[in-house]
Amino acid sequence: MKTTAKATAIALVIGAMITFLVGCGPAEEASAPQPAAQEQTTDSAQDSNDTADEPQLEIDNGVVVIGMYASAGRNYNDPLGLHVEPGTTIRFVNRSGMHSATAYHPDNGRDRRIPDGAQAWDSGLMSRRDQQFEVTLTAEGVYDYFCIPHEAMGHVGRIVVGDPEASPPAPADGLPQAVRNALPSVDRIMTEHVVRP
Ligand SMILES: [Cu+2]
Repeated sequence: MKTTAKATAIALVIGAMITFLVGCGPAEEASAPQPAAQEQTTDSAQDSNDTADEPQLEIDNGVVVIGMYASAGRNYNDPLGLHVEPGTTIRFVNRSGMHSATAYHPDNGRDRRIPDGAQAWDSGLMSRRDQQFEVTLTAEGVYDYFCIPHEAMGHVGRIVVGDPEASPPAPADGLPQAVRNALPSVDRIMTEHVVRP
């Protein structure tokens, strides 16, 4: 199917990007396809980047960073939606406020919204600034996760690992309205790779 072929192509591009970043590849890698999500090192100035039309993704030695924020009464993750290759490590970093990154899974008191057989994860409450939690996602499919104190307000996130059709999201009927409103569609994630809040 066309969508599957496209998804595979995109996955390959992202894979090439991550391989390139992990390998710290030399100049001969320069002909590699341009990644949709551009690397932004932690200490590079935001305003030095002119590709405003391309979503920015913070990657630290191959680890993809998701910031957790509390700002002006809003609690959110940036990025909110993400597409990565299987085996990618995600690092949740508490940038402000108090949050958790908790997989929708019976182990965490919720219906399962991560691939069957994937291990449930829960950062626990992170209250210190720059407190971190890492999880490596290997099973392909769609992972939905929530913030324990702010789920009812829609503080959630979605990560697609590889092919979303390997494990599509369960129907959202039972979720709070704010969560349903907040979760970006799989189609949007596959198109944009990095969905900002
Ligand atoms: Cu939160």
